[in-house]
Amino acid sequence: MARHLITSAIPYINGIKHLGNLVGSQLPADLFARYQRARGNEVLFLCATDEHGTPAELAAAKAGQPVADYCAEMHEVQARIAEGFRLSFDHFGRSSGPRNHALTQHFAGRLAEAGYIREVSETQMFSHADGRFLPDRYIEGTCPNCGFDSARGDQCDNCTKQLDPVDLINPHSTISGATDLEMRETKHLYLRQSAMKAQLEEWIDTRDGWPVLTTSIAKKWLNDGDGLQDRGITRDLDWGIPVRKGDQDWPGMEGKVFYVWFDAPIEYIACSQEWVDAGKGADWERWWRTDKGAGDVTYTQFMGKDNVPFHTLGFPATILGSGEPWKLVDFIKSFNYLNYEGGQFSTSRGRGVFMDQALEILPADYWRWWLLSHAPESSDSEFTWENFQASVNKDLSDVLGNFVSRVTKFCRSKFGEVVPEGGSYGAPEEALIADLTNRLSAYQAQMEAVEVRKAAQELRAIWVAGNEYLQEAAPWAAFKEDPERAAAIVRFSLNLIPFYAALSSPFIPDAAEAMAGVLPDAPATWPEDVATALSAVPGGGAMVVPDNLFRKLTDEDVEDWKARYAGTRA
Ligand code: B3M
Ligand code: ZN
Repeated sequence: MARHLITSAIPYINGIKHLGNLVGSQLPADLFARYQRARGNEVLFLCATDEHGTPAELAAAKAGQPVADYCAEMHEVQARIAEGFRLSFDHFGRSSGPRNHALTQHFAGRLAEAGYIREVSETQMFSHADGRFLPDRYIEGTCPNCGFDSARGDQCDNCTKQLDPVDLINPHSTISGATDLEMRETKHLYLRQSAMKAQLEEWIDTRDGWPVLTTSIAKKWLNDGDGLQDRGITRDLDWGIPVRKGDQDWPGMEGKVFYVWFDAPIEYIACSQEWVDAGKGADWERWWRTDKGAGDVTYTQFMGKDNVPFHTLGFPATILGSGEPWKLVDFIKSFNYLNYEGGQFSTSRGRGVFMDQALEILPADYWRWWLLSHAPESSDSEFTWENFQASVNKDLSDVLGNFVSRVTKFCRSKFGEVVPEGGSYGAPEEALIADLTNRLSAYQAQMEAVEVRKAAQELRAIWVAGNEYLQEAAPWAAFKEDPERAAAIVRFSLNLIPFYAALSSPFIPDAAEAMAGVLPDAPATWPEDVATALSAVPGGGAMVVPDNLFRKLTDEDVEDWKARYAGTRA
């Protein structure tokens, strides 16, 4: 039995994610986790909310809530939506929890001891009225370029020019409105990634079969301009993990917190500790410490392409620099972007479909199927309502749903609610078994390689093959002349349903469960051998006609939804 550690990039706490976020990390990670479990392997699948940083503070302020309360509430909201999408995390943790505090401070201490941290003096805007240094986004003023009067300290939203807070005319604090700001000296910690460049490069060069998207982004950052840059890992914020060296104070760093991107990946490890604390597991070290049994773990990470630099360089630098035997990632699966109806999904403008809205209009399986079968792997991809309607109606309703409904209803009308006896399998059944044997191994190979679209194509082809078999074998015609032959065709077709249930379960878990209920006596395991699987339930076994698996999406549905999600979400 293989052991798979699987993590999805942890979504920011500051709002509900859209379908583009979902397909870039959590959903394909879930697909892989479900597949590995179905194959009988041991899986630890982790995700969490990413709760620190300026965006969390800003969102809480906008909601008029203390940031800790806001995060606690939004975590519950995201957890409920994740359940709605059937994301099968073994634990959904929180980066603001005590475990991540301790572990982040531990790593910082180890890195400091190893000489991988340096202190840098910088000048930064200090607000007397607020009694704190202000992050760039907390300062607004008039844009020196276009005259726009609410340009932010990092960028002007009107003319898009990148700015420094000192460039702004009449700057003020967005927290208090105060204008008595002064540039003051402040100290920050930098992680000396440049000192680890050779080590990181060697590690990346020796990774086997990583997606081009992943390695090309890593290489670009390693070799851009002057090469890998050191990275500031502290911030002047209230909300975050206090800067400490392990459990010791860090002189000069009072009142500062670690940068959100320093602590967020460490949450992958802390999350496994939370999983143990929650009583769901006994031992986290055998997943993470190569000196404590994690040597045989395969670790796969899932993320959007914008997160690749932090996972190929930043987090590995933290791990390698610690000098401790932590498990490094084995395979990084990254995704391009999903666009929405000729433009981008936009959280700020409410353009596109967000996870909560999606579940209000259709069950999870519809979305899971479309998103995974159109995953933005080799390039960006685009969601359009027409395409969604066509895929759902064709793949799910006409091919899979129709197959299940025809076979079960025909069986009930001619043989009753029981697997029919009599007759035997012949050449058409053998041909399908041979075809499905090839397709099953192709499907497994694509799933092992995390080729999401290709796996979906193969699964669709497996459904189509059954449909074509049924069409040609035509038990309704055979029944008139040779009822025994018709019984054999129906028995064979019925046995295809639990076979489809097992194979489809990583993509469409709810429909898979409904399909598995058709022959309650069928084994609920992965079909290791097609011929065996397709004669698993002999004549006489119980047969239950399920409700329709999928409904067809009408033109009216699509018109309505298109108008609703064009962009005005509050
Ligand atoms: N929260 C960014 C994102 O949601 C960030 C990922 C952290 S992974 C450690 O895309
Ligand atoms: Zn401007």
